[in-house]
Amino acid sequence: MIILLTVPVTPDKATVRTTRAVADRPPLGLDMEESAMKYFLTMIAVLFLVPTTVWACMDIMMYTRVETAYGGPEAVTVMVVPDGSGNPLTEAWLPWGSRVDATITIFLRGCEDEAIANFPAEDMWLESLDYGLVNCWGGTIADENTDDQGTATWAQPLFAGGSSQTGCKVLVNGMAVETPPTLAIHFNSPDINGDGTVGLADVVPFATDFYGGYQFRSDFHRDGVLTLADLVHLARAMGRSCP
Ligand SMILES: [Ca+2]
Ligand SMILES: [Ca+2]
Repeated sequence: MIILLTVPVTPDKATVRTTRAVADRPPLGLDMEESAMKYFLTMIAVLFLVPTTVWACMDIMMYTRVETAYGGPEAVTVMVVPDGSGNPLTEAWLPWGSRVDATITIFLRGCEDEAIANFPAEDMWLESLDYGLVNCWGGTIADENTDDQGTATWAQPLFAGGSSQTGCKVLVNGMAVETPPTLAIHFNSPDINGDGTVGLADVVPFATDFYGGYQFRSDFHRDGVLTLADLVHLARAMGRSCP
């Protein structure tokens, strides 16, 4: 004979709480949707609330500008040599052979239009728009770090070769200053082929220009004609190279 005993089971309080908690939960799918919504709202907050200054700081060019000492309408020309023995920007040429100061000054500003002092010179450099100006390594950086007013200049001779008549721009950490977008400064060099050395490879194109017709690239003594004055610059620079 089998006797079945039925024992009433009363759940303890902890079990009741757990059971109710599970019962109160939304289905798993709704839980994931809620999490996704919270994540989405958090990202919105991050994008629009937290980084207001960060976004602004991504464009430090907003208030940064450059200017040249010469404010006339003509483009000026700077004769450069790879070893830095070319003309300083303070002695640029006007198209008819007059000297003029073409010193470039940068006014480096931050997100709130504040001056950025002691910014490294090596992080600010010049490039021609067509890259015809061929820089030696670090050859076109600013003369010095920015001062307390956030200014720095390019007045000393550059270390470069090649030639360009497209104008140049100032770059800060690789970003071009857009105010103004182009500086009307042209360059030429006895290093005509831009290989970093003034040598026989440059004599051939110079001779071609000298006897065959005017070319800006060989007009080192910039006056619109090729004469012995230009040949003198080539002779003086012969053998000079990037440091
Ligand atoms: Ca060369
Ligand atoms: Ca000339």
